[in-house]
Amino acid sequence: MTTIEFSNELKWGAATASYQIEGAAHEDGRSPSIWDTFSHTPGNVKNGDHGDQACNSYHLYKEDIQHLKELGVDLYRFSISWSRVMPEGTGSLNEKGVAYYRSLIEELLNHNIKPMITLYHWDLPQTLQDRGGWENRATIVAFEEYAEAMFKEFGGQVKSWITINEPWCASFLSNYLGIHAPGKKDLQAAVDVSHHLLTAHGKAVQSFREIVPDGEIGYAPNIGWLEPFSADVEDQDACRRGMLWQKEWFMDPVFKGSYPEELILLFEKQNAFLKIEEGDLELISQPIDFMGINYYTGSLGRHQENAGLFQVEEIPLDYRQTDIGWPIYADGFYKALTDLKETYGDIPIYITENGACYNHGVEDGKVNDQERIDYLKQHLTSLYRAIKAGVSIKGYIVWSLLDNFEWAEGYEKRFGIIHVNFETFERTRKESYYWYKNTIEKQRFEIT
Ligand code: IFM
Repeated sequence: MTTIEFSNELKWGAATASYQIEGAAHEDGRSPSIWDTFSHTPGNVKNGDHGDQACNSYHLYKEDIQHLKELGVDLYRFSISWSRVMPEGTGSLNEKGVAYYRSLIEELLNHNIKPMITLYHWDLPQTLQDRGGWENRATIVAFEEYAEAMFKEFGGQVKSWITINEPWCASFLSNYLGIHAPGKKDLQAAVDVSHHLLTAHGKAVQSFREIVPDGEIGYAPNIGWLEPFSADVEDQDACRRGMLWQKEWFMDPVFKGSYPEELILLFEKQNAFLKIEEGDLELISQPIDFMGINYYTGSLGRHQENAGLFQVEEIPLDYRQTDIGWPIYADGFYKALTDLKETYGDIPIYITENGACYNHGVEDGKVNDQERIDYLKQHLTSLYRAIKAGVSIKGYIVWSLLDNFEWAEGYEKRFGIIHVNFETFERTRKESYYWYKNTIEKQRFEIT
């Protein structure tokens, strides 16, 4: 038996996002976001699911916070629904929407749980999409206005902020691969969106320094780990291109003030051009206080002529997969974290998301999700190794507190450590909840 023990400095948390859990889509002045439109368009989301009710957390947030309290977490990462607090996308605030988040924050603070707010977890107000969405630079200005308003409303109480969640998903998955809202398949649009998201991040960081000088701010890119299938140069190159797309495209501008040239050229060959205006890169590369990392999966990459833009075929080899079909590669987590330190230096990191999809149901009042516990153990062991290797890890935040609306996969795919019955909204704590609680309490766990 081996014990993995963490220091008291590591902060523990759980995460959710507004559209995935809140529901109350038509209540108290909220206007539609791109995800309301997308999910209500037939064919976009499995089983025609949508977030109208989701977990009903808008009404049940006190119960959810009670679960967080008993879990013993230091912090709760949640996101604000832009269209709930600012229904027009810009301009006046919706007092009822603001009041909801104020109550949520107060309830968290009353229970000694630190709120960590994500400003943008993909639910752009539809009214902004109607004016071009993230393809239009005006949305950068709108985001700055929204961010400033939120810093002013909540910055007195909330000191940890994330600008953008998973910019790769919000740009390429949504605008090039067409899988997420707004569902476009246009490389130029995706390249524009990626740059505008990062510029919006920079604008928000700039305002944050003025309004919340005693707070910390970062962003939360997702990375998967891709390593070459063989020593073959073609496989090595294919992997490098795949990683450039996920990692360097979204991190070089922030930490080095430039985009990777190889990718700019590759996009240009497809007639998609990176359009940078004066001052953008300075904004984007302003110092931030931490990097958020969302890690779930890794694969081997092999060169394959017909495998998309980057000609990299992902081969899971014999890695086991979670119920969403993502290979489990915990060692890739260690490799990704140590690689980040080598590439960008000693930047403090929060693991802003890590977790697994397993779709167990409730049996005799229990949810026995041993596979999720195994996944968490393996990834926390990799995290521990990364800490030992000198990576500065501030915190670990599990995805997710609750089973929720898993975007294009609807409600079938469950990532929660708490089971949600989507008809009654009843919550049932899974075995992984109890395992995580015990780990937080003792700051350690055993592996056999
Ligand atoms: O549910 C999502 C979350 O919204 C963003 N990161 C990945 C999770 C699992 O797909």
